[in-house]
Amino acid sequence: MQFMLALDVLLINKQKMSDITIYTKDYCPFCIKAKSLLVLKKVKFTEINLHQHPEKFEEMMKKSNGAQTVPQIFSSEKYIGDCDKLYELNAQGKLDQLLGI
Ligand SMILES: N[C@@H](CCC(=O)N[C@@H](CS)C(=O)NCC(=O)O)C(=O)O
Repeated sequence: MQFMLALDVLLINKQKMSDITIYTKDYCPFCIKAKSLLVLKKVKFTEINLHQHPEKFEEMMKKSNGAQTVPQIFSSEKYIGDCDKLYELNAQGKLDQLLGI
């Protein structure tokens, strides 16, 4: 029981440590794919949906060196990349460190 409690605390802390932002749009399969990986990794993330917040498009473009497609993913304001990049980094075993987990 205590072990389970300790595990819960660890998981909660783990979630708090990451500060991930993902820019998305509705009806975007790449966005769903990217978010699925983040959910699988149990990281908390902030989603900015450009259909709901079109004014955030400029911000996304500036932060990602001009990228115009979604998703675009950031960890503590550090640019990670798009969905393909997220999966590429994961396959290389480099993603967890970038996500701060
Ligand atoms: N290779 C990109 C593909 C992303 C992509 O094609 N996203 C589509 C939406 S699913 C997009 O942004 N299209 C342009 C637009 O909606 O303005 C990735 O891995 O994220």
